[in-house]
Amino acid sequence: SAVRALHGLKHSLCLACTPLITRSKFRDILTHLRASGSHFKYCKPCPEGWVSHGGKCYFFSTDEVNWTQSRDHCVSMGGHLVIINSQEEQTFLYSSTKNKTHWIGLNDLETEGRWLWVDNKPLSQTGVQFWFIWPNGVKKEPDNWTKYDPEGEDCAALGNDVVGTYVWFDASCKQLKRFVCETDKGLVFNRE
Ligand SMILES: [Ca+2]
Ligand SMILES: [Ca+2]
Repeated sequence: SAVRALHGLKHSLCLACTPLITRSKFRDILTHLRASGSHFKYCKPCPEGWVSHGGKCYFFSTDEVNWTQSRDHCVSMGGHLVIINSQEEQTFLYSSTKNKTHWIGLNDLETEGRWLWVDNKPLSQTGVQFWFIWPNGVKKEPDNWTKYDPEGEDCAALGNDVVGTYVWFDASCKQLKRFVCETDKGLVFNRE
């Protein structure tokens, strides 16, 4: 019955997070499956300090570091700087960060103007972009501005010190900002 249903769902992304089974019931079933030596997958809630959203976990830092440090920090925690794939995800990030600028996993460090996500996929293949357009409608981000950093701006962030995080800016990678990490791998575990 319930155990069979669980077997049937073993390839689903986030079994333990379905509202169909209570946590205590799930624990009982898990114990039963372990005892029977079954091979199955189950999901774990997000690690402490991470926020669950859309089947993924997000980490919002409170400390401010440069872009490279933020990238490495996310990797050291088992994730990556956030990769934004949809308007829905962008809206979630905005509602979680509001007016505080945060690094995201997008850069043009390798080739100026060629924006890549931290998984090496080009931004042009993502489908959505949220670069800020200045009110005059002419000046747009990314602008690789060189006034404060002669090397220009090769790292992308949600918002800046003035504008909210509903839009992206390119910024000097040396700037110190909060950052957002993401992980989907953390959710699904292979249980022997
Ligand atoms: Ca640039
Ligand atoms: Ca800029």
